Amino acid sequence: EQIGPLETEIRAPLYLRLQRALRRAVESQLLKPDEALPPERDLAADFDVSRITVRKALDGLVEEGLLTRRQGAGTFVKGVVEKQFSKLTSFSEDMATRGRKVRTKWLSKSEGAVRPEEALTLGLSPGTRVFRFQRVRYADDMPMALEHSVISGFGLAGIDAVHDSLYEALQATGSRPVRALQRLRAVPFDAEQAMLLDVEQGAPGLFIERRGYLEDGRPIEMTHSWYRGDAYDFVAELNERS
Ligand code: 16G
Repeated sequence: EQIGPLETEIRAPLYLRLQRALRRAVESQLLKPDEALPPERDLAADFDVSRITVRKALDGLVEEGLLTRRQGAGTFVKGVVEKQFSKLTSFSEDMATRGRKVRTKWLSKSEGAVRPEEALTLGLSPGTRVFRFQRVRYADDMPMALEHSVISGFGLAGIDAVHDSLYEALQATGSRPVRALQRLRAVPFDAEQAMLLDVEQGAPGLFIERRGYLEDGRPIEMTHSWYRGDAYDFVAELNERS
């Protein structure tokens, strides 16, 4: 099977048509995750376009987060992230180990008295102060997840202590969770979530609820995460007895 052909609508510039053909090849897994793309000069010859056109199409897909360039090795299809389901890691750490750059789009940050449902899950008494963070998490330029976190007030030095990593800020006050309970469920993204994550409305997502605890058993974190279903594989090692 071959990549292509280019669509023939006259109005779209050539590089955009090539970009679309390559995107389809990635989405249909004709080009597999981690597979190298043919060299630019071969693509140019195959599609009968200039190398500048190829370069522009590839640039666009790199920017979209579908492809990645590796120094001296060429352009590759970006693989899905395999996330250990049994390790207590942070998003920032998960991305750092894969050589991907973390970026945050803040939707809101606030501080206030705990709400009744938060008080119940975090086991806090009414009136206790908590911090709330809502953000879109990016790897390179690709939106990966939406996260809403509620943190017990004692865990952070202040609302601005969190830059990209919540766990790094918690670590600084000795309040990083050491244990967590997690629940996962499949959900279709609603219109707003789909817009934020740059997927189609109704696309499959993984909703994960995490409650994190300190060594002494006090709850410190409650996070609701919506991970893009097309960007993650959750993996775990299972033993017959544990
Ligand atoms: C992960 C956690 C989330 C935690 C965040 C901290 C899952 C499903 N969720 O996304 O509960 O708040 O990492 O990441 O793993 P950060 O330190 O980069 O802010």
